Amino acid sequence: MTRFSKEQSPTSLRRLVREAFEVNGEDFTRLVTQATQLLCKERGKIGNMNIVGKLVEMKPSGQALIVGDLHGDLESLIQILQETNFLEKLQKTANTFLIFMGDYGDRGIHPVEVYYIVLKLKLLFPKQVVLMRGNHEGPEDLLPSPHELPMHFQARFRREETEAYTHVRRMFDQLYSAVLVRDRYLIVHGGLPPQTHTIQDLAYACVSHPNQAFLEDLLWSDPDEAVEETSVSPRGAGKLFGKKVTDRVLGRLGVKILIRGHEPCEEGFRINHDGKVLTLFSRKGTPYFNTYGAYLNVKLSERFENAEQLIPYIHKF
Ligand SMILES: [Mn+2]
Repeated sequence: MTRFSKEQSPTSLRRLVREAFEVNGEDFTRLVTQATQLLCKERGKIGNMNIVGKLVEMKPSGQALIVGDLHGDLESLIQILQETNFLEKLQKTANTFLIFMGDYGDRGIHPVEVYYIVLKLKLLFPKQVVLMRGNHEGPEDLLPSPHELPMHFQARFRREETEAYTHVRRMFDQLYSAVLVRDRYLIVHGGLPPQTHTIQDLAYACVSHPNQAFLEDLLWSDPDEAVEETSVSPRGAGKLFGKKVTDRVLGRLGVKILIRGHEPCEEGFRINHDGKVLTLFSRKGTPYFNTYGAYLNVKLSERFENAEQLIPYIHKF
């Protein structure tokens, strides 16, 4: 028997959203600090996950909801959680996972609310929620531009803005750079560092930064059809990487498909490199012009050789 009525339950989406709108700077900073401490402590076996540095290894079992860039789009986050009924699933089934591929803030007008909800979910379901790092959660020397987050914090928290922003920046360093689902998927925000040989290269990308480009490529790179190996990225950070890089790196890591976010797609998703790369973009609205957002809801045990086979599990909204 549950102690809470549906709406009062700490995991009710409606309640989370209300809290997200009501939270003050002090309480927001406290939540960020709690999440940072939790992320700092995560290592080794945690349920279905094995944490190595800033890489999450997952056994190919259970159900996973994989969400791409949100960029302050609270409405899309609510819609995704609502139509998948995922909060209830997280609560009922331990083998259910929610993976956010990063880029929570900037662009959209609700970064505080989006951060509040994803961080709260991490604290509520630590063994089931994975928070990845996007280029908008990058290290000090790789800040995106424009970076409106401090401005949004200022508008919302006034005098408590600096404190909240400082703590959020500290939390960025604790987010995950990569998720590897054995024999199946590599999940990153941006792209593949071409010199990747082992999962350690990705797991400790944060440590080797900025001497090696691992972290920069993971957060910033994009797949390209016209490039064979790599080329300069118009973003000014990361690279454009070709199919040869994708084949080689996925082969070395023993996985079939790269799942990533980072690029707006008209249909919410896009497939590149002969089905080896799936891009998901999970937000809508300005300043992007995609008609649909999309996310992936898939059984990790199922085996797919090609992203085309994932299309039935991609939900457009
Ligand atoms: Mn991005």
